[in-house]
Amino acid sequence: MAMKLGKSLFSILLATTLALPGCGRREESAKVAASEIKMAAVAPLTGSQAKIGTDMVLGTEIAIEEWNARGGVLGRKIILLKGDDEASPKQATSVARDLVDQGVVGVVGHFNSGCTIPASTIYNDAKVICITPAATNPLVTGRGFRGMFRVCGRDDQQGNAAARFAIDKLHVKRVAILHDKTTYGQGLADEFKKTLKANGIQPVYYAGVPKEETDFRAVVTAIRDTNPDIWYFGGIYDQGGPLVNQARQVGLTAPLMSGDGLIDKEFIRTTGKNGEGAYMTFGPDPNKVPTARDFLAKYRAKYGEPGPYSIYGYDAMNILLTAIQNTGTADFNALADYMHTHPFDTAMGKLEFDPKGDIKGSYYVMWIVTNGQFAVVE
Ligand code: ABU
Repeated sequence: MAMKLGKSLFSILLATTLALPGCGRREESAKVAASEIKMAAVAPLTGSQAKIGTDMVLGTEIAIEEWNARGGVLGRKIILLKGDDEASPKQATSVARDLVDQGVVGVVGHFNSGCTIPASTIYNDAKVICITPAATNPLVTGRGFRGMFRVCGRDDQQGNAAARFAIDKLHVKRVAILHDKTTYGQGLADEFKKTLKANGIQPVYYAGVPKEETDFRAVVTAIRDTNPDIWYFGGIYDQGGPLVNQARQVGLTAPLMSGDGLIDKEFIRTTGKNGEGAYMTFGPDPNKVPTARDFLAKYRAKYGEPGPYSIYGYDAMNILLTAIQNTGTADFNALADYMHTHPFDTAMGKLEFDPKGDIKGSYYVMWIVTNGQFAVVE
């Protein structure tokens, strides 16, 4: 059973909660006293980032269906509450408060760093474990929250990987940088710039555009006029698509480079030929990871092609449920301790958390759009 949590459905959830004995307060319900245990998955489920967010949440749903088919966790049925943060930090904190009030034990989310950071303060205060499949800004795990984890990498790693590729493989000298002024987009662009500068390359252009902007003609014209070898965008595909299309319209033909925010099929669908040759950093190709096969087959049979973060959502939910099962408790400290000290076998491979809650090791590789597909640059 999956329940969607959002502004419009809050009243339904509230009614459900009040109808469940012992679930009126988090202190009572989260201790697994009832026959059910509540987990949450939160991402943008509406708006321009709904595709990537929904695909991530569908991955968590598959994990929960598998656990429930095996009898649940600690013998209790797992209920999934889905939260829609609309990619808005304000809405993210509102959803986080609602979820805490609902007595969730753990949250898989959010997608955006700008949402995960404020929401996780609420989870941390309420002693709810939070594990993000996708939020990559270093501050997500950089504030000393013992119950904050992520199963993806960080923007200091992917910004550096992108810059190293640009320097070592593309031998760039002239680089323009644009970002969307968000925690993620600007943070990533700055990490990219940091490695360039450390290697003697001063960007020929650096600017931000608001995340809501749709008319990029002035900035792409200005970037074109700097005659860059490549141009970098720190942002998400919902802007990246129109940005590339408008760049081509003004004759900006240099390759685009970006991060994981662009690696969604929506980018290819909206850009067509214009998107060909665009580079982006992301994790390894799940299709090449043997342990990912079962998940990918199940997801495709049920929902079609997975999104980039579907498998990370699946892994994050499995980690949380494994920790609950193996500790025999939903206690925050016990779960956090377990997660910090035990390896996990996930669909993307064996994983361990460092003391901050980040995965050990950095795994970014460069992808490229070629023939209408994302492919790892060999
Ligand atoms: N890392 C992809 C975009 C999500 C974020 O970190 O804001």
